[in-house]
Amino acid sequence: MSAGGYVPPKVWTWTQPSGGHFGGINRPIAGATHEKALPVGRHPLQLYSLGTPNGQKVTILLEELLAAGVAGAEYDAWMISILDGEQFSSGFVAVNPNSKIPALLDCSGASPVRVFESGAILVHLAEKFGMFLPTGATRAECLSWLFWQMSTAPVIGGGFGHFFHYAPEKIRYAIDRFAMETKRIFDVADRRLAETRYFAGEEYTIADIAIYGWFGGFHRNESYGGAAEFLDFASYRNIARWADELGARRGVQRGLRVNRNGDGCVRERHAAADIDALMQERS
Ligand SMILES: N[C@@H](CCC(=O)N[C@@H](CS)C(=O)NCC(=O)O)C(=O)O
Repeated sequence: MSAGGYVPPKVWTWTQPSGGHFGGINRPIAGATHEKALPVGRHPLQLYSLGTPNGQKVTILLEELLAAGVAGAEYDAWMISILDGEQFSSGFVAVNPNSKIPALLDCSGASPVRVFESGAILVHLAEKFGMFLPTGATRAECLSWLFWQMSTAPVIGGGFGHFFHYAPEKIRYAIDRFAMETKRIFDVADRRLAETRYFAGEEYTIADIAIYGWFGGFHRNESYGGAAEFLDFASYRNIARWADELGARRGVQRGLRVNRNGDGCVRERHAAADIDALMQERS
């Protein structure tokens, strides 16, 4: 008998929803649950997403590209409500067979190109427009930190965030285990930022954008109800210096407002004016 009273059977079967936020939505099988096409707007880039840390990475990059004058980065951002299971529509699954936001349809060429996985979307856009992905040795450093971030998200989100915030019961072993790993990840970043201004070196890159998607939420104390205090996030002084700098960027501020409900945010974005209006309200 385990401490929690659960004895795993020889072969696991899906007998009941696990409870909590996602318990009733997620299933152990892939594929669509219902037929529904995705909407398509007029811009070359169609983004199907939500303003979560993984979704914000892409809208921040798109807003940074637009702020830098890259007109080809104009995009329509459609909200996919993951709590309503919209990631399992036939249209979404056709763009991302893994049923997770964000997903991108690049319609700028002869036939649409689908891109899923936030890291792949960042590389696709950075390469396409020749910005925020350096060349030479810095490119290797940028890709290393980008893939590092992709490897840490399931630990911070799927592990720590899930058991600290979403799980219907507080399991000490799980919270201790993932709090320790998450703090170790913060320390890796903090030590790197003691050496360099940005993750890849002296240049702002998609690695910073990807990492800010996750760390920015802790810095603004928006992550997992009190998690920043629980993990003493403010003690990572080099991350704080870097997050202050990124948080002051216009592209970052604009990107954070997309595909979110609530004050100062837009559920959908179809034109720069959608966000301009919000920025004026705040200035
Ligand atoms: N590795 C993926 C992870 C994407 C991901 O986990 N997305 C979450 C929201 S942040 C999601 O769509 N969850 C819905 C679900 O699990 O059903 C990426 O970086 O794109």
